[in-house]
Amino acid sequence: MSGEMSMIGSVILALFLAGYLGQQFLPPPKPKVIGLDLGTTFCSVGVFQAGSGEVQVIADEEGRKSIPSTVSFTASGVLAGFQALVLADTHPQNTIYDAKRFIGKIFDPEVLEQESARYPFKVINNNGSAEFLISTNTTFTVTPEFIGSRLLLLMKKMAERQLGVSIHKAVISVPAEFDETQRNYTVRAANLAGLEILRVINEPTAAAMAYGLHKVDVSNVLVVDLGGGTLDVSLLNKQGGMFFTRSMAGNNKLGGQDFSQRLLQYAIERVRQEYGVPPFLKEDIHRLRQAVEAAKINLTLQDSVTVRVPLQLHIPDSSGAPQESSLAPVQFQAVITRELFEELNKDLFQKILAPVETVLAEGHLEKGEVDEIVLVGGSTRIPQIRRLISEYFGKEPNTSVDPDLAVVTGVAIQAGIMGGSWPLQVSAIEIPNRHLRKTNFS
Ligand SMILES: *[C@@H]1O[C@H](CO)[C@@H](O)[C@H](O)[C@H]1NC(C)=O
Ligand SMILES: *[C@@H]1O[C@H](CO)[C@@H](O)[C@H](O)[C@H]1NC(C)=O
Ligand SMILES: *[C@@H]1O[C@H](CO)[C@@H](O)[C@H](O)[C@H]1NC(C)=O
Ligand SMILES: *[C@@H]1O[C@H](CO)[C@@H](O)[C@H](O)[C@H]1NC(C)=O
Ligand SMILES: CC(=O)N[C@H]1CO[C@H](CO)[C@@H](O)[C@@H]1O
Repeated sequence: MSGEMSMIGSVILALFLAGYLGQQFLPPPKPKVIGLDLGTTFCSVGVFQAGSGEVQVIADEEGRKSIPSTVSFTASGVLAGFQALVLADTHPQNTIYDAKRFIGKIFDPEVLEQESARYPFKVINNNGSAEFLISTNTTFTVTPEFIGSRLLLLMKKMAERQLGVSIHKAVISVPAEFDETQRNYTVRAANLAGLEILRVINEPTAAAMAYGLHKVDVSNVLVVDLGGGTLDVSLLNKQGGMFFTRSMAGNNKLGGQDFSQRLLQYAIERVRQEYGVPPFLKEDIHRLRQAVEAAKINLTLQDSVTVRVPLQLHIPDSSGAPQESSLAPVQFQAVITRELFEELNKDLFQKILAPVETVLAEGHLEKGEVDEIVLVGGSTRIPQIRRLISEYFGKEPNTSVDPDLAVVTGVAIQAGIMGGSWPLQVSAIEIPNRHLRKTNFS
């Protein structure tokens, strides 16, 4: 009897040991749930690696992690990401971007008309919903969620290629201001790409999670997201591991493009002063735009940048009359200092504080009560913007995570939680706040 007992005991012990050793020496399970950030201008995908306890943001074959949210239609098929972006110049009517601005929204006819005027492609009104008109060898319309699905399919394939397993489940982020319909259409885009969405989380919450703020003792987190064209500020409140959006405000006409535009205006003015005429050719203006865009990025680390662009100008003759018939090649050159860049954009940078003050006022919070400040979006790399925010709060913002990848990093952490590879089983990390309205400055 006691022999039997001890044998059962040994079997149990052996099984236990085998399980223990297995856990120690078997490779950790592959992630089964991916985290998706479907942004207005860029999208990205990440996974939580249970083995290392770290998020891996997945890169394409060329090592790029931020993929343009662009989809292009040709007679032979549909392209997404960088492959679509290269067609933006040659096939502007069939190359769709910014689709997220239209997803799941019902527009007034006049508003939709104004919106479409901003794009080189045709946006048509289907009973209040936006659709895009495509003309290749046939003419047809596509919905914003179809555009989203092609981008998410690309994200899915990038993840499958990297992980070597097929993926069917995901967590996705959306702007905090998205209503239920916009969320549903985002989920539909994922479904069209063959992905089941286990959870939809707000972008600011994801950014806070990227900094591990769901695990530490903080109550009030302010998230500033300054991208290419929009500013979003959210005040989050955390109670017992759950995030709740207290207030939000923003400016949907303020972002990196505006700062580049100021530099472009400056460069055009310099050309006019130097040669008596502004740049004339569309390609020249395009090249100038690209050069000042590169200069802006370099000014994050360097104090000054020299911009050199070859131009073709109608240079005036000795009588001062522009030579309409002949274009003279010139090599335009200008030194742009960081100080000049800050001066040119002073009023725009100052506009960032208005929505910050609004979220504090609407959230009934003093600025001293904000525990952590999280910066998201490429434009928050600009040193003067960081300085403005840290001076306003009298403390340093959290900036250690790449501001372009903070959202996808947080979504991937949530995907890890949903996939069960997180040691601590947290089931819900966000409480929806249905009654919240966003204040917009612009
Ligand atoms: C359009 O062109 C593609 C590729 O050239 C071809 O496969 C397709 O059948 C064409 N469709 C129509 C309707 O002509
Ligand atoms: C257009 O929308 C209205 C209200 O949302 C609906 O009643 C109507 O059936 C729709 N019409 C079409 C053609 O879809
Ligand atoms: C969104 O989807 C959910 C689940 O499918 C559904 O219950 C809800 O009615 C939808 N809401 C809207 C506004 O479409
Ligand atoms: C920006 O920096 C990169 C690398 O640091 C350099 O190759 C490039 O020429 C710089 N551009 C300008 C406009 O200074
Ligand atoms: C500079 C700064 O504020 N860093 C904070 C970022 O967030 C972590 C929490 O994960 C804090 O511990 C840091 O102090």
